[in-house]
Amino acid sequence: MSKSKKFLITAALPYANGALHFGHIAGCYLPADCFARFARQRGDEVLFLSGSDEFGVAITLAAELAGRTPQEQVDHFHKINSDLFAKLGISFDLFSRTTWEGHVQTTQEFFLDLQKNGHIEEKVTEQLYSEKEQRFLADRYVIGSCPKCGFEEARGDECPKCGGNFEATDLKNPKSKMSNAPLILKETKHWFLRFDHFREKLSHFISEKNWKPNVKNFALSYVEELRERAITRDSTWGVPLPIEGTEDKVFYVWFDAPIGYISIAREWAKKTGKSWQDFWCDEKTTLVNFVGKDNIPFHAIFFPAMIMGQNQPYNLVGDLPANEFLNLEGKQFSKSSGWYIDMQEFLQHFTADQLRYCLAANAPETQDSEFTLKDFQMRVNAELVGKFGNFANRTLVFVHKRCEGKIPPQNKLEEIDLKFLADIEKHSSEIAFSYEGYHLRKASQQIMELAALGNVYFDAKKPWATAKDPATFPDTETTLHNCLICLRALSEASAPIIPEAAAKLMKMLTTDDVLPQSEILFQKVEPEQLLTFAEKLS
Ligand code: B3M
Ligand code: ZN
Repeated sequence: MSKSKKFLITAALPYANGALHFGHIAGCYLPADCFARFARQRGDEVLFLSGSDEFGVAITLAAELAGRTPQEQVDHFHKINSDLFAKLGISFDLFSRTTWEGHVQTTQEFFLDLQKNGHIEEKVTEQLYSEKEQRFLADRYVIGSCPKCGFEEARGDECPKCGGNFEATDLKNPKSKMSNAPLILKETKHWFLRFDHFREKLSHFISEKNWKPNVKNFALSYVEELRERAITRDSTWGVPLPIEGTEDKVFYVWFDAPIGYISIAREWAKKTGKSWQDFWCDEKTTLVNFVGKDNIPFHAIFFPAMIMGQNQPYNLVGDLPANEFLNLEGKQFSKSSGWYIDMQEFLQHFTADQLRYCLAANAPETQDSEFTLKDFQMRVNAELVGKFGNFANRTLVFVHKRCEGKIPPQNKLEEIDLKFLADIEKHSSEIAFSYEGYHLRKASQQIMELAALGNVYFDAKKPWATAKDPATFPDTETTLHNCLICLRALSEASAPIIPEAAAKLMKMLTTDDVLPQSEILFQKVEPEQLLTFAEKLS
């Protein structure tokens, strides 16, 4: 195993304007958590951070639509999402929020450095203004046709169809999302970041990365188009500018949000008395940003450029495991059209481990994937219960029945035993290799293969038959001893994905004398339990 390493792991800061769904978990938070758990388990130093992204027009817009103030909106969803993460066992060292006061200072420092270094330009530009609403409308308040692909319902800052990012003023036929009123152009002053200054440095930086080909190619093609972009908005909900007379302006949310990874580390340091620089400013640390594919440009390009242009020795992104999307029963998750499963409710009926396993097994790593209730039932019943749970149960029941709960000795090893032990080793290192490469799907599959190997070995060795004859009883002991080795390997290998069951199993395997009574590791999913969810999706 490689020597211990240091990782700063981040999971995209979720907007505090809606409850997270399975897709966010499968694509970003679960992979990040499994990697963090895996790295900690092998002895690496890990700092795992995230937090609510609480500024920006997505929030003010949603708040307005919900009849709340922006603060009420973010308080509401920060709580909901924090609770969800806790229930799912996402092991953040800190899950904070960008409205944390220290975030303003860090963001303003970035801006002032970038300004000092000649990367900021101040310009009076024409922005979209609603005469009806008497205000400038920033990106998400605006809808119109995409300048790149023509999609008619593009948002002011990006196109959900082609993934293009642009300025709201690039949209064709812009209209107010709130009132549908047409918009006019009106002059206003804004601050622009000259992203074009970083083109060369960025393409060099990205071309050396060992990222997934789609992530890398997407990023590289983006760099070529880089130009200046406004980093301020006409709004009062956001990080204020460190400039007098700009009270009606704030930073664009995508300027401040990634800086949140730094300010949240500072907050963590303040809370724990540990050093945040040890993770952010030590080049021995690998920064791993887990994101969904729609966030690639910001993590591969814009934020690295911001770091390159300021004066602190912050690490640039090392790995960027960006996942595709998870669909629900063949369609995109959509709360507004009722096509979703309420995760809070789901977790009242099922355990976090059951859901985590199913999402890991279907992680959208190389292409969009799917969550279906039928698959969930199959994964839990056939795999967790049928393979993993069954192997643990039959081994432990036998050890209690035949060996008085004591770990039996390993007697003479025959070829079949040696092969089994070698297979356990081989699988364990292959599983570790999968985690290391962020391949959760593969890791979950390999875990089940290991459990299946255990069952096959148990069946082949027939300990129930050998136990009947004192002459062959030593072989029963060897069989059970080896099965316990396999269970220990399974517990370790599965802990990143199903931490509760793995810990429970490890407890059942740990003793200095008699093993504790064995318990059932996984409950079956009964068809009736799925009915309420199935009805909503029909
Ligand atoms: N809040 C977008 C999203 O939730 C954004 C991520 C910020 S990461 C710095 O998809
Ligand atoms: Zn488009």
